[in-house]
Amino acid sequence: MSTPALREEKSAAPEKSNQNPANLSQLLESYGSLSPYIGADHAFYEHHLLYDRVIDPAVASAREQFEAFSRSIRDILAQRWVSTKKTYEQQNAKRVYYLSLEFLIGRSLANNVSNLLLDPAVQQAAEAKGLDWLGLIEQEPDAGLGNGGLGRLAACFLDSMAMMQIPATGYGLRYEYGMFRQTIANGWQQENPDNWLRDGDPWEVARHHEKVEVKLNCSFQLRAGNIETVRDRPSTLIGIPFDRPVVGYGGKTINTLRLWTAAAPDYFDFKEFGTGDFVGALSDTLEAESLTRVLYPDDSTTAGQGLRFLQEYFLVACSLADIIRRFKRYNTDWEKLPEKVAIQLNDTHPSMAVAELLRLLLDDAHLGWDQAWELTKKTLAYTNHTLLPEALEKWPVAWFDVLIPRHLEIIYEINRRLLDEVRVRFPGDNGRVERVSLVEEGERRKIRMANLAIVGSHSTNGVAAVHSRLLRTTTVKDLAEVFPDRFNNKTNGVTPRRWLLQANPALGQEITQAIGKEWVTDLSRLKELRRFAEDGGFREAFLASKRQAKQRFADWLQSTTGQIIDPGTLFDCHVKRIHEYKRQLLNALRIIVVYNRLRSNPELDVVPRTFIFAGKAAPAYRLAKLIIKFLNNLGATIDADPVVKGRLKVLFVPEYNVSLAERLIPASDVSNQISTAGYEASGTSNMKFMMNGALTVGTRDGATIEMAEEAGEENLFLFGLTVEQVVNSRSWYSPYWHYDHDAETREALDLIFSDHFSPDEPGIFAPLRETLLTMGDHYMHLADLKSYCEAHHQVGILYADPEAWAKKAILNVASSGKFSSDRTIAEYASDIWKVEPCPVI
Ligand code: 26V
Repeated sequence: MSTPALREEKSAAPEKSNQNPANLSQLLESYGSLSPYIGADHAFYEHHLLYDRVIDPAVASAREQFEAFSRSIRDILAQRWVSTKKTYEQQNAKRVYYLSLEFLIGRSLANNVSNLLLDPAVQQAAEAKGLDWLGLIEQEPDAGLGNGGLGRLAACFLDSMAMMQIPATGYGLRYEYGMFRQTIANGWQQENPDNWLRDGDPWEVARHHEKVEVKLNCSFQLRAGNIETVRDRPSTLIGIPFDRPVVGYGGKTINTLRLWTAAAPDYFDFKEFGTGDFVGALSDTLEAESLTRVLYPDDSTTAGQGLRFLQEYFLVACSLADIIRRFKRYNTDWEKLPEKVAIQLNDTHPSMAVAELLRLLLDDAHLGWDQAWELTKKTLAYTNHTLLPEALEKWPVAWFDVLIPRHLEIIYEINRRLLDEVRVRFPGDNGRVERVSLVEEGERRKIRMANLAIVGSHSTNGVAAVHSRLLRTTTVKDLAEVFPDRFNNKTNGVTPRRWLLQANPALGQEITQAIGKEWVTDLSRLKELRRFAEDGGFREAFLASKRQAKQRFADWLQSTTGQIIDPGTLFDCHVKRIHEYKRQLLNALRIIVVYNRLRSNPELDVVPRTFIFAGKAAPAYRLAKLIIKFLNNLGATIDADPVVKGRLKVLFVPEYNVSLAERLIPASDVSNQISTAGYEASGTSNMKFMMNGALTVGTRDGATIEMAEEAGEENLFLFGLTVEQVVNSRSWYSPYWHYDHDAETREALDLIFSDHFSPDEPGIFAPLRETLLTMGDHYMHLADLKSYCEAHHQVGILYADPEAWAKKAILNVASSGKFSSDRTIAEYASDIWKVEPCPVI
């Protein structure tokens, strides 16, 4: 399928803007009038309150109003959702299954209304009922079922696939607790449970009759308060699917995100009960339900938790059982499997799918090895999202052995055949045999999940050009030489619906007024904005929309946290997971350099800036948590210093999540994308900032490189070591050289070490000295500090000239078309999945 074909499909979407009443009548035709749902006095909305909740609509709480309202919106899309499913069945269409341990969905109400093109009619209907629309939206908790970029990408992909009418289902886990909620106490991160399902969720539909069984070769029992496994006593888990609608923009296709909940089998083992093994029978239930209790909040290490291993297998087993059951309902010939099914593995997390699919084809379908193996490879494809060695999953052989020994047997057989092939093709190359092996030898033997995913699939892709190249030429070089044709790149993208149309209505409207609204479904159209960079009127409108977004953010911040910031200052943002490689510390050092300059020369003319940080640290990542503490102390120290008051302000906004990103990104003037080159696979917030008119200060890493290619280097502020320079200087790099030779670097560090930022907590930042100096500064902060400061100096100069600033920012927006996830999905669809749109009849 080519992109143009998709464009044709898209042009069939309702033509008029969602402000246009003509569009509304078109919608009412396909969805029926709004009034039965939310319009009239006794609409479904009131019914939901009265009959679902047995409550007088007149006294419903804000939360109850939100629930009933969302249920009414779900009522509106229900029929279309059913016809989408029916169409796929009738057409026996090839489907995409996106398997991911994470879907960082955020809120759904405003998104669904907007994608159904029911904006602003729904808003008006709500207000006619005396409901506060914005308040209603605020009632919805974020569905935070992901850690960061990988999970949010999965959510953007679902949006794009639905808009492009691609038959696609997302498969994930229905965590009872999502990403922990972050609060800050005395500068330190506190983690609080995110009980997002406490009051129920109005979007999901439980499908108990579609439950599946997952068999394990062990049982669990409680002994002295601990859960132990009992070998060779098989047990069964039940997976119950909960479906959520994925509304494609235009409302034509409603795809499904299917999330699994773990449960114990319905039966109670009386035999066991009779023999007095009461705990044994009970512990099945205990263990089963805890399996999908909580999302693992670590995005960087595979700290060896058996529960995570089980979660991964559970997702794979449930999803494949469901996929195969559906395939068999409409097909009889196993050879057709790859013609009907494309399964994308989002990182190695669901990579046990290789062994599981092979097992189903061998043991249940009774195919021979060769046929089963070919079908498995043709059906599966794998995306890698990180080169960080500590994040590459390796699971102990012993765990496979206890829980799923048949899978281990299958993995050994795959490996035997692989190594035989490698020995034939690369005679005498024993090093290669060792490196490509699916088994890492050692005291505790482990399965290399990335190797399993690459060997057992037909496609392996990275998520930005530089990342795909490094993956192929360094991380898994030996395997890439064995299977060169499997490797490809798919540069990430983000959905312009959530990240521009909805998050930034002011800018969205300016763009639509200038070039029409086609950009919403074809972001490449933004290039038509280029000529408006020269248009004084448009520049003014652009700056006004930015100012409006900044004011909105400042108002929200004040009303929710009491913090006051000045929208007249430059908003200089750095928001993402807290990790050493993302170098929040480099940003902090840069701020200290400016702070020192002002302290020694109070007359210095600098553009007033508000530095805004946000992000979560993995609970076990001690240095990342110390970085948060440091940023907070830095903010407090600067606030208390009269010399810099009104000119510098450092803010750490707690609880970074999708909703906060939606507020903050449109309000940003500058986006910091400053990872050590070679470490950020792609980045996706960089794209969101770009399309919202922020200027990027960044290293040549991940997709930032491609952003500069699109916009021209002169329209970004690139600085620092390149990937090659990082690699080549590793062996001799010493942070002390910079400390000794650069006065500003030394003064910044000495100020930290002197407890200037921790007068009441002496010594707490000693670990920063260790990482930045004593331990060798692995992420090369000091090497890049000087050029980073210089880049920001240039930012300050440009900002003083609003016309020139607006011009660059507009050129960035105009060059961001490539970074739509629609483009990314079009590439996956044509190169990897070979899937066509299937319009709903
Ligand atoms: C690793 C682990 C290790 C085991 C425990 C749970 C867990 C959860 C997540 C991860 C890997 C995180 C990888 C990730 O998020 N990569 C990001 O993917 C983005 C989308 O492709 C990309 O833009 C970012 O650059 C990349 O860091």
